[in-house]
Amino acid sequence: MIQEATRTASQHLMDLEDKYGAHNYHPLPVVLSRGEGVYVWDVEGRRYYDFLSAYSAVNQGHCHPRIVNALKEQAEQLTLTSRAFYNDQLGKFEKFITAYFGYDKVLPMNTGAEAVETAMKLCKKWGYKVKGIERYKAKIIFVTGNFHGRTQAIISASVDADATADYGPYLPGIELIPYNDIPSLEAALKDPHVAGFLVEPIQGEAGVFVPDEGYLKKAYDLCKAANVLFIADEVQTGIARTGKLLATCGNCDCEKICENRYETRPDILILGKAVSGGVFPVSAVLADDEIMLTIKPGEHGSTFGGNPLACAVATEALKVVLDENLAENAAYLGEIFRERMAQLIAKTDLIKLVRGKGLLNAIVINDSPDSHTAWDICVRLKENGLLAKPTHGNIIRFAPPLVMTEEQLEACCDIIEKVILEISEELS
Ligand code: IF1
Repeated sequence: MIQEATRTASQHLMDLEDKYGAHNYHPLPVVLSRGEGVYVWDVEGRRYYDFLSAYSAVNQGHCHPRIVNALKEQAEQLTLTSRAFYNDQLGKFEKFITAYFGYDKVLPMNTGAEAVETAMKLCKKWGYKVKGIERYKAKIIFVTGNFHGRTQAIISASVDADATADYGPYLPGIELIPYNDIPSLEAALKDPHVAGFLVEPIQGEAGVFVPDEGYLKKAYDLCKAANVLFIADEVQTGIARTGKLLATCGNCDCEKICENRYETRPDILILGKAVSGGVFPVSAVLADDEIMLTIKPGEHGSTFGGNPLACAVATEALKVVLDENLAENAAYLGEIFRERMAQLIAKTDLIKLVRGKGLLNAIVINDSPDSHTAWDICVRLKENGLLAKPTHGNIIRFAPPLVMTEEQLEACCDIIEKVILEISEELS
């Protein structure tokens, strides 16, 4: 009887989405109504470990009290002015975030896709105004397997059929080369019309592809030599996710980010998601004056970009990352996670490999990308109190909030192990 009522409550809410919402997603059948730290609860009160973190937006954990407080306090003062007027939060935030990441200037936007769009426009402006590329001949190099968002310009660089089919005509001026392939980049950079190279330091949507050691540095050096902007999309990899404040950071041990900490210092750095700890949509594009000041008043912007609420929330969210040593924790727990998965791989043929950095990891299932094995595993994980989402048919991404403790991580690995061994048994 209780079970029947339970099924009905969630089912009703899923039915509403199905009936009144566009069908542009295929969620796991769980309806969430509350979150705290590494946990979320469904409408029936069942608790789950969140192993997606809203695609790495909730790095600081769900409803972090300091971030929520910043939101509440600012919401009672002033929420939006537009950029037609100054507001008392924006300048302070801009000073804070540029010092935090070591750039001259920031351009605040709201979503990741908008920040990528901004970076593309900025890159072209620089190409014409500074590099001197012939008008409207500028090109930006992208890599296959990329994911940068859903706008028309961005999908023009995508090779994912689901993301692109029937959305043409596409934006010109985009050159695609294979990821993790230095000779291809070298060849593409010979074209004097190239203004920028835009890349994810680790490819998320593609299934957490970590490039070869030294790839980013080599790519960066080649871009420098060709007078081409190296543009890093750290929307997903940034803000401590991969065990460093940025995935493009070098490996020294200093506490704060600074110029010599970068393995490669992107000419344009694109951030989103966890900049706000998932509390509010905030994205940001960072660059030095030579690049940023090519955009003049009236040439780019957004009603909500740089709003006081976003500024207050993002400032607090970024402080939490340092105060709670989230990069260090992600690096430490990531080692444990991959070690536990390696032990599991030794016990079953169902998983082929584990890869990732920090707490951005994926396991690859020994089945075709067209199979539903990864989906079936995620449904079973959910039934065992852990939420993760497949990417393609045979890859599962694991990205818990970075505030997780070692004990919690071990408990999660136990759940994953139990489910994988169960399913492995059933399939054999
Ligand atoms: C969806 C994936 C993650 C991103 C990078 C920009 C954006 C994203 C590197 C755009 C967004 C999301 C969006 C989400 C699925 C998702 C995703 F599976 F597609 F790859 F995170 F893993 N650059 N990533 O990863 O940011 O405009 O969404 O704020 O459902 O589209 P946005």
